[in-house]
Amino acid sequence: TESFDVAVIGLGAMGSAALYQLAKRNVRVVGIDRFAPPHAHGSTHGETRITRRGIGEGEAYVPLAMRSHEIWRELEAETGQKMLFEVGSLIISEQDDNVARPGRTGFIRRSIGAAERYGITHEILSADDIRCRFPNLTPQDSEIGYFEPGGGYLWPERCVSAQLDLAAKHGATTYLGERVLSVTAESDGVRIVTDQRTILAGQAIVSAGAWAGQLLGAPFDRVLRATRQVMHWFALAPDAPKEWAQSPVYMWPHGDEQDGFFYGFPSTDGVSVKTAGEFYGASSDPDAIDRVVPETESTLMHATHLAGRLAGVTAKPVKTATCIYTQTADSAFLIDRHPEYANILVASPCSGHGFKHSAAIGENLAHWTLDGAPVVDLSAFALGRLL
Ligand code: PYC
Repeated sequence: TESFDVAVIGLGAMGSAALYQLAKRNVRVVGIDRFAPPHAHGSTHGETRITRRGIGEGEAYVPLAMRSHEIWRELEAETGQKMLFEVGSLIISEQDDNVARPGRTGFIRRSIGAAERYGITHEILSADDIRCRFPNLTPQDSEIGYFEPGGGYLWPERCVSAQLDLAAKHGATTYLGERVLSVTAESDGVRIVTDQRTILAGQAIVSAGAWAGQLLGAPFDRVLRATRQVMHWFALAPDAPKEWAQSPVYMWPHGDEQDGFFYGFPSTDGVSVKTAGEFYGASSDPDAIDRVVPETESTLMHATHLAGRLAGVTAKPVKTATCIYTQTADSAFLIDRHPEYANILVASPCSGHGFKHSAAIGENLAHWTLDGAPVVDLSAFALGRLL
């Protein structure tokens, strides 16, 4: 049996951040992942993930986003690698949009409210303003924009690698390609049995994303749903607006259906753009997600969301990738102590909007394990609301 102060199970966005923050504080920490992160099996890949600070999903997230931006910059300085691209973020929506959308009802209004309350630099744009400044985006006259110049995107694989590398430099042990079979709290700590060893840790952080439910059992397996999501890269037309190269990231709720929502990024290669919708239907076994994306899915994505809204984006998919959202009933995060075992913290089911907050969540998990409480108020993400 190997002994550590803290074990981190799952080294995606939250787990790699927690491992780094703990190792930096000289904690004897071990990280375990069933794959070799950064990998494409979970929720932390795809080259680009949106970041912004005026968080319309709820003001409780704002301090996490703000602190994360500071940490990403620190990581860039330490590694010499660029991770955060502040190209601006734009939400386009009917001003009075109140369609019930998971976690994002009244999204533009709430984003503006969060920005005003926290003094986040932003502009409200008319449809004309948007078309003029960003000719690649073509809103309806009745739509408006919430533009945050400091928003943009993160390169998730680099963020995860940087934190794992730095954690190792600070002395963290990592076991990759190793499956955790059981996690049980005992009087002297948490016993973790993997397919290769047994570990006894003073505390454990379970940041296993889509695998958290099956690993922890009740009540987590009841309140978490793993859903298959698809990211699409479409070819740009030869005469596509050149502004695609300088585009802000965008999020675009539209229509009367809960899944009338898509988001996307500037062109990072000059010939294609990445965009995605969100799927709120049936849950999937994370080990049996269908990774094949038939072209009909991309065709439907283009017809439902892109046509008439994005200029110069053809319906020709050049690449697709699947990822997993681990969703709660209200699409908010789940970050809490295990209800029965005080030395197990559960973090990472983030309903698809977690990456931008992950650096600060890792820092807070480190504070929580070491000092008994996080620095940022995480009570909005407690388990009790879901039971
Ligand atoms: O958090 O910005 C976000 C986001 C957009 C789509 C999915 N997540």
